[in-house]
Amino acid sequence: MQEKILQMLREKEGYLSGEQISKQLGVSRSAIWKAVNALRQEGYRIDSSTNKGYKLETIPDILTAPEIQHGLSTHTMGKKVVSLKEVDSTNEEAKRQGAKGAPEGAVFLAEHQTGGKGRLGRKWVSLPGEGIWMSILLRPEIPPYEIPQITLLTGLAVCRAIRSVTGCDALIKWPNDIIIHGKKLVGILTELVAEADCINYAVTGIGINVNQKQFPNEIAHKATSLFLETQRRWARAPLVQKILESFEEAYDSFLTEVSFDFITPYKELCVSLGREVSVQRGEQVIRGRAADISKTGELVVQTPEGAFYPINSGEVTVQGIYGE
Ligand code: BT5
Repeated sequence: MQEKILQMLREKEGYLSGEQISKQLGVSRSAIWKAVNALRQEGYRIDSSTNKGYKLETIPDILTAPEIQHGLSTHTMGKKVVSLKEVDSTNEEAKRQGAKGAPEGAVFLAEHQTGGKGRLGRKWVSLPGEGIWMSILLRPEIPPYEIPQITLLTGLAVCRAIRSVTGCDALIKWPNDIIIHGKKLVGILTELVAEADCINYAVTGIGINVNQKQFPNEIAHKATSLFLETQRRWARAPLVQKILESFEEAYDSFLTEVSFDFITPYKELCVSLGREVSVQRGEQVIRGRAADISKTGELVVQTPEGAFYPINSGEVTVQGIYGE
């Protein structure tokens, strides 16, 4: 009922009378009062006046299902939204729910991750309230070796969404960090639950620094946020919506056409290309120039001797951009 009242208040420009709500939803005036108070507790500012009724004045910056689904134009992504105050990691939560049969496109968000994860066991700093910590559950019918494409595609979709909502010059550091002015704005972690030749499900986790004014010392030199780049706060729900829309479009066309068309726009936004890089591959370090990205998403490194190495995993340090 709370969601229905919120929807009615959103649609009404001025005041909505208690009587009208009561008639339409078939509930008592005191039940309405309780629901309105519960919405206020969540941060919605709702004015009430004895003669006129209720009026929605401001919407809080929260990442709940109603805020994300309101006006969302996707058909699959975000049709189920699980919004938590605190969790170990949204990727872990998505995997737990994936094992219990949660559908493709289910989105898991948390205000605070107590065990936010990066790749290779690294830590992702995910303090409460200022970032977007989200994971999307996917059930693609593709062989496991094609998963790196989904990782790249997520990077492209998130980068496009950030550019379109904020106008920032966000770029992609291969494979899927998103950076602005050489600092890291977004990290993406794709995980796979698969058998030898088929994927049970995949989880793509996206961490975006949105309204942080500062970072802990350990990452202050390499991290940035939208606030630090633009000197203004950003509402997070519209950004999540745009990411889901942009991701769905890229994901659908990748699955239906099994096409690698996204590589061309990806390359246009990829800051790694043309730069000097070094790649840690096991014990070996390959140094050279990032010459290209192959059709299947590998970074092609050209050594000074003229040899070409396609890199599909491993740690890549790009000169001029933060390293690990
Ligand atoms: C990543 O790993 O960049 C992937 C991060 C994915 C985070 C999301 S949040 C939602 C979902 N749930 C999770 O538990 N994870 C995903 P990697 O490339 O390994 O980079 C990790 C490194 O980035 C760390 O070692 C730090 O140096 C740096 N770092 C940590 N927190 C950061 C932050 N908030 N902003 C920028 N850099 C950060």
